[in-house]
Amino acid sequence: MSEWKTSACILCECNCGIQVQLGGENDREIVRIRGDKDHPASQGYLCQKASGLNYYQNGKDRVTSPLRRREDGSFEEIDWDTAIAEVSQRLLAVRDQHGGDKIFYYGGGGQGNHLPAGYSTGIRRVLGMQYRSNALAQEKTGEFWINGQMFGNHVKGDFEHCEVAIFLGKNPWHSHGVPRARAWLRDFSKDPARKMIVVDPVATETAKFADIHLRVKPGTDAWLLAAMVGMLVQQEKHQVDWLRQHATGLEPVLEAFAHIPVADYCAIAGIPLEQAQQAVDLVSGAASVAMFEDLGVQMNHHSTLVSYLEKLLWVLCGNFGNPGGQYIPASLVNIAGSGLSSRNSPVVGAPIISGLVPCNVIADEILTDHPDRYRAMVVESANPVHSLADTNRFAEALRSLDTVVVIDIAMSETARQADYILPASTQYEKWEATFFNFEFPDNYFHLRKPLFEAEGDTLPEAEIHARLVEAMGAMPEHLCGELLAALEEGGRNAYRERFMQAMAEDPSVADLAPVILYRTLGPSLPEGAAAAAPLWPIALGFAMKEPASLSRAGFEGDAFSQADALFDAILAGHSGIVFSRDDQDSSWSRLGNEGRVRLDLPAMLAELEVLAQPPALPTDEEYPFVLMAGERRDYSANTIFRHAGWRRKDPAGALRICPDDASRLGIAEGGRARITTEVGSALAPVEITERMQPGHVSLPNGFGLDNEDGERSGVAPNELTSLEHRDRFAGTPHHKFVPARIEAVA
Ligand SMILES: Nc1nc2c(c(=O)[nH]1)N[C@H]1C(S)=C(S)[C@@H](COP(=O)(O)OP(=O)(O)OC[C@H]3O[C@@H](n4cnc5c(=O)[nH]c(N)nc54)[C@H](O)[C@@H]3O)O[C@H]1N2
Ligand SMILES: Nc1nc2c(c(=O)[nH]1)N[C@H]1C(S)=C(S)[C@@H](COP(=O)(O)OP(=O)(O)OC[C@H]3O[C@@H](n4cnc5c(=O)[nH]c(N)nc54)[C@H](O)[C@@H]3O)O[C@H]1N2
Ligand code: SF4
Ligand SMILES: [Mo]
Repeated sequence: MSEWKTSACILCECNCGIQVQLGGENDREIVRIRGDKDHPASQGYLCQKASGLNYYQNGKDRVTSPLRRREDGSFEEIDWDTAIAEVSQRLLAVRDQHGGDKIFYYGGGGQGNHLPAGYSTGIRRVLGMQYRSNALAQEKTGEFWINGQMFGNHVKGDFEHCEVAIFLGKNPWHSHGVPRARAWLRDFSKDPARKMIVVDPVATETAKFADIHLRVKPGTDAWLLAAMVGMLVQQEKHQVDWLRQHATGLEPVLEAFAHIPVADYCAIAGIPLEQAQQAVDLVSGAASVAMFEDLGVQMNHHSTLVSYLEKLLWVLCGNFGNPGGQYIPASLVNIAGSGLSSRNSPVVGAPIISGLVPCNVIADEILTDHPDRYRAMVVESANPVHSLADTNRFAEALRSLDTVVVIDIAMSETARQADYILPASTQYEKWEATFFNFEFPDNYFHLRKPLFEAEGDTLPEAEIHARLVEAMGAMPEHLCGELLAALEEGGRNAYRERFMQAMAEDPSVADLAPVILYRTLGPSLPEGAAAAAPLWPIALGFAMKEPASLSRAGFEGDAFSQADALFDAILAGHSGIVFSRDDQDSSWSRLGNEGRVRLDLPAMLAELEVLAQPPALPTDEEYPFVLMAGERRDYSANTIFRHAGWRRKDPAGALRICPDDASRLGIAEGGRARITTEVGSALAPVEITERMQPGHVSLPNGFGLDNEDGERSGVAPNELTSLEHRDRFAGTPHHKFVPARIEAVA
């Protein structure tokens, strides 16, 4: 057997450390996988999904050569020089004819790979691309916006140390999001001093661990949370002294919640008043409360308002900057962002949060004759045809563009709509990393070394982007020569000085920095880690911003030496390293708003008025059910695996429905049902289960991929979802609340 090599699982944001043995023909397969005990966050933990990773590395539909679309829609192989030259020419032509703001960038990273987004700043600068988006703009932007206003930063709950844990529309048993989630859930629930509240219409695996399961009616969380905040305020259970010291805008909030009809709102949400009261008492009586809101509320009615209410609930009880409450993580690269752009999206006029155009408006900004419509798109490391609402309309939008370039490892549903497919090496064939680094008090970064040589004619994104910038004539070759000379003669110090001088002279150098670093500093890095070169200025940025956290993590000296030491440790630390060690003050020093929490958000307080109207419950005769389109389950992982063989159970992705609904509709266990929505219709096998409540059905996330061999397993959820149903603030979709009709199929 071969030696154990280290890497990470790439299936969810936890990116647990793995150790693998390679085997099979030419050692091209991952044959054994175990948890890496040296990984500082996962400490040897893995969930059942990681064992299938060879289905990613050796899955179906791999693209191994650049491809160009022919007139008849089929693809032909071309060589890299041709591909890079033609892609560059076509994008430059769109820029010259229509303006670079008509070229849209989508994606840049999935659950395991965030280096591509870093590299993409080069072509985005050269082409003058202004608009971009990714999956965060169909889940997290509402929460980011609220966080930005209240805290001026991204906040997270400290589940490691909290007394009370709340999961709101979140099922960590399956979806993780906290390290070692299953082990954590088991340990937490055994500790009599700690309590868990789960808000979920479904009796999930996580809900079974809860001390209080608030089994809301789908889509009514805003009423429940408004009632809970109302109880706190009306019963004067909020922490007045703490709030006077650490927050602003308390009075308007107290006023707004003084007359919330608590009992009525609980009734609307389907929660007994006493149970809501128990939950409020737990929250207000606890030394610390940690909260995690996720897709159950973020892809649902009133999602931005819910984010605000959720935060009021814990912050009114003083749960920021305390052990076990919420903290602001140290960040090497802040992928969350929080600001609202001053500019809206060009056609629909949608708000742009964290620099991201809401996913649900992109197709509408293409399928129009508006002069500002997008004309071309670069999609990288994402599968928006499958993952965004209304699959068919998004595919139609892509086909109507002048030029679509997809950078992917596989022939995805999105790649099928491309004019050019540039084949990337997999995450196990190149250096990779993610910026999902949100832990506290220690925070971690893991640069992964390749396990395999690149397959066929594939290239890492770093190389693809460098070649594109070069072909566009925008690589500053003279500067690169000087940087190489400086590095050779004076080492990293001389190199740094030359680089900083160049950036001061020409602002475009900052955006080109990743490809310049890759071409100049890159070749000097150990073990061929050229693609990691952009981490060096990132380390320097962190040293300038957070010298104390860095020095507590063991990196001493002035900013330059701290940064060099951190960068070298990242390069050498194949199981991940601690880059930041915080203390309680760290969160306070990262808090915006002059060090105080801002409580009163006028737009949100005004929005409370919508709760006077009844919720959009499914009363419609045509679509009497609420369909949750995209539940996380044992064997779902976005569209990272294209080979259904990895699923050890439920390969076709059953529609889950409660026994009463099933018998009323005449559907038997093992039978099939037709699901029909405003935009589409699909067939699925049925699982009858008490976990669902009446009127609520669910389909899994990530199913229904079309393999090149003609296989399709399960329902593609976004063939059933619509672009129209979206949040009025953040534009995030209502994927967890799709009006649907269910019928038995003989
Ligand atoms: N196994 C697996 N894990 C994953 C992924 C995967 O594809 N598969 N994807 C990863 C990604 S990208 C993400 S963003 C996370 C998402 O992780 P989660 O948000 O935990 O995943 P979901 O299952 O989509 O939705 C969470 C819960 O919301 C509940 N819910 C539905 N409607 C409502 C409602 O009206 N109110 C409330 N309060 N709850 C409701 C559902 O019952 C479900 O339990 O998972 C990550 N982890
Ligand atoms: N209806 C409904 N829709 C949903 C959801 C839902 O709950 N319901 N969940 C949403 C959520 S939370 C998310 S995060 C999105 C996820 O959706 P997307 O952001 O579109 O991401 P993935 O499905 O992870 O697709 C990743 C793509 O990257 C490719 N890839 C893998 N490794 C590499 C690599 O190293 N380089 C390159 N260039 N490509 C690579 C894969 O082949 C795949 O095509 O889906 C969303 N869509
Ligand atoms: S929790 Fe599971 S899916 Fe997520 S990274 Fe760890 S092993 Fe992979
Ligand atoms: Mo996600």
